[in-house]
Amino acid sequence: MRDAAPQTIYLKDYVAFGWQVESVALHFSLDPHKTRVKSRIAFAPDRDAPAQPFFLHGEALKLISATIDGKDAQATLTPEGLTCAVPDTPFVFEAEVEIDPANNTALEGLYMSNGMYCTQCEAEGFRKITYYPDRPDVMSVFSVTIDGPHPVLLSNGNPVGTTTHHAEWHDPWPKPAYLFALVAGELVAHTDSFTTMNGRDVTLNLYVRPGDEGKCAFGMQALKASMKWDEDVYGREYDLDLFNIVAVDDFNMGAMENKGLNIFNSSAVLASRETSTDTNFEGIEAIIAHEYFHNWTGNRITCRDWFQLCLKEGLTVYRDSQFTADMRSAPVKRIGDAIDLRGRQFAEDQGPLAHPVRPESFQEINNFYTATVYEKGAEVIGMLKTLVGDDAYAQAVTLYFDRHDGQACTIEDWLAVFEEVTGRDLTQFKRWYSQAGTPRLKAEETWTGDTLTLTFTQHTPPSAATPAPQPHVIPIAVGLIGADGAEVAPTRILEMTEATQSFTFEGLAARPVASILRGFSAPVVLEHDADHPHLLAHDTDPFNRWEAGRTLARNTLTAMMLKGTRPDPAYLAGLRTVVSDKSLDPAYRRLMMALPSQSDMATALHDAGHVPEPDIIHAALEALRDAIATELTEVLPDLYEDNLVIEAYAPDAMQSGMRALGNAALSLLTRSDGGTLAQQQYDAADNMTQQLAALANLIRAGRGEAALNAFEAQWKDDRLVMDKWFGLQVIEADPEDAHEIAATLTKHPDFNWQNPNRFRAVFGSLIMHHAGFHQPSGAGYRLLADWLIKLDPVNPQTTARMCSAFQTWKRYDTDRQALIKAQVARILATDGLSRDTTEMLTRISNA
Ligand code: B3K
Ligand code: ZN
Repeated sequence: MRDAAPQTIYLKDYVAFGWQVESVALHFSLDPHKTRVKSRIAFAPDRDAPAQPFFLHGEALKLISATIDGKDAQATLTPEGLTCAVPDTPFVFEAEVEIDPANNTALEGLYMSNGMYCTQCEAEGFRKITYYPDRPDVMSVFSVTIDGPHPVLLSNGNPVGTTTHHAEWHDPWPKPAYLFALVAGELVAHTDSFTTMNGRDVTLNLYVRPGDEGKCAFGMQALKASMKWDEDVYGREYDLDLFNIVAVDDFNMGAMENKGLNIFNSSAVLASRETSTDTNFEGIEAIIAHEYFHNWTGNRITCRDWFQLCLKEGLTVYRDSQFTADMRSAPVKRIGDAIDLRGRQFAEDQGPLAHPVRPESFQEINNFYTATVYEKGAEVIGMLKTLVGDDAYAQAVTLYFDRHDGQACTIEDWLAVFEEVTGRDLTQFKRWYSQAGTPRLKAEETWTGDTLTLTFTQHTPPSAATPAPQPHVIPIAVGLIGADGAEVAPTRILEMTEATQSFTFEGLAARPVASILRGFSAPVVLEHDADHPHLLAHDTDPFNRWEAGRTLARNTLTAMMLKGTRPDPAYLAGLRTVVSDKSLDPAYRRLMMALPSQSDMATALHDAGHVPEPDIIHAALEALRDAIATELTEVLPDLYEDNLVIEAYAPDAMQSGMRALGNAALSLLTRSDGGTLAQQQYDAADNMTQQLAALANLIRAGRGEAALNAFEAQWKDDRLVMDKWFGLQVIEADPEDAHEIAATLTKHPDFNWQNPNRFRAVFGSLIMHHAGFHQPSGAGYRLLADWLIKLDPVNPQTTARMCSAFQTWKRYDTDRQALIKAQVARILATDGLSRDTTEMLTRISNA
């Protein structure tokens, strides 16, 4: 159990470790309850570091022996680690410890999942394996031997000797302990190979449990595409003879970039037409790319300390977005990223969990793997590239790789290469890393003679993390559209640095319509009273054309809720025109049809100074959907038929876009046909995208029972598909039933609550069901709190992550606030609550 009074760790207190680790040799004798780990670590004093006591991290370890240069180390143990006296010269520390992987339900360190051993060490899990300086700036070369009864015994690097039940591995690349990995199990490999740009052959394996062999081909293709892309676009070549990926069923997040041995949640790698949706395929492609790209941005160049997490995560997310944009559609990817950022990161930035992209303090680092660090961190890289231009970006990144290969770095190192290449001073730009909060950008237009003047005002709301925000450097991409719909000025980047600043466009024949923040050129909230219907019809920037539709949808929903008006006919007509335009990409048309989510509307209302009422938001969205279905009556049958896709299934951008558009049409058609078409699609479906969409529509039409039973009978042995079955019933429930359905599902024999995917299938879906979770009775809050209290001692990381469901409490009415606060207080009062959950809930309740 974690200590009761957790300590806060500060960026400003960073000190180097004090010793270099010259080599590490580990030996594992695997046993479910009594795994023995022997370590031999060669230390040498770091003369540049300040003198300090020798300390090795270690948690939940049973120490068998510890020696220094062969003599008893006379170690003193604490709950956090080990100290002992050491010589002032190089020395060898050796230890033997015993650990209990079978009882490691937290899924951090070495643990067991369905009879297989695997590890998760980022951020601070290695200390649960053996005594070690478990910090990212200590990098070393690892040799690993494993004895175990399993046919497959894996670790990082290259294999250097394997006999039955014994394997030896050597990783030549120095790495921090968080990138260590070990896997042992009854696994089968899907094998392929890749020849690098310099002609080296690399063996690629995707290891899965027997039975899952048929779900590997797509992931393998995605890996090869990622390897090629990183060579072509960033000049980065893979650096070992072997690259292994392993799929595990019990995993706290998506995947982990351990050197040469990526470990994946099976949901993030296994794919087949029958069992995975197109969205799953796209996500898998992106996650495989993300973990692979970490080989350079994260592994070869890592973080000096965990405050620098965005150095590897923001950059790697940025790189995987570029990859997806290249593999699929750039505008569709950009719109998806903006929806995601606004949905998750803006909510975080506006609430009690707000923190800068580079936080300055934490208690539990696992709580900082956030949308701010990852997604806003990626936006910051995108802005930097926009400001310096593509060529300078490429030069700076190349310099970064050359200069810092093999090092543990900081944001300062990253920005320095940009300053050097461009001669720019990035002092002000750096505020994007140090200030929390989403800037609001107000745009006003004046028209005189032949000149349009745009005046911008920026304001970042103060927060506990950043009480007095200063102006940011904001790249504002602007283009101008004429009254006839033609572009009169192409995109120009305005570089805003002041709190208020004006820019002029001269020599214009007539007053144009300004298209501002094209491509979502900065992660800000834009306030601009534009001619949205005109932009929806004509904007030449695909992002802003979509944005115009989204703004109209948000505005009409707001007016429907606050003023009781009818849906805006200009929006409906504009939407019909775009959706019917067959020259446009189906995926793009599908995005046009998607409405803001309920929680997006709650944020919008809150921003506008109103208290969101979840049931009213839900009802307004339903009413708008009815109006859209009516507006599109003539269009929908064709839209459905044209996009059924009968050619051989492929999860590519074109086919996925068509199926998504067809399914959007199906949802609207189901509103009036009682589910007839959905039943037809369900019966005919040969892929999960169409089967699941049909099932969702049958549930919505009130005739889901038979299909749910059929679905369960068909898929009861497939855990990943059953996660969808659990989740969908909650997501598609009527608001007043959602918590009860969730509660009933927890009694299902297959509700294995210790499996994070299954827990999230039910409770993640409940949280996402805005009106369901926020039922006025508070039953949703109580149910979630009951289960978080139950999960915390078993898996603190997953528990803490789900606590963010409560982060928006302040925006609701006083009754709901009281109900949420009571549940937060109840969880906080639990004896022995983990450091992870305590930190999250304390931050949330201190708002
Ligand atoms: N680096 C890991 C995340 C580790 C999370 C630790 N709580 C996966 C990724 O970002 O690629
Ligand atoms: Zn990552």
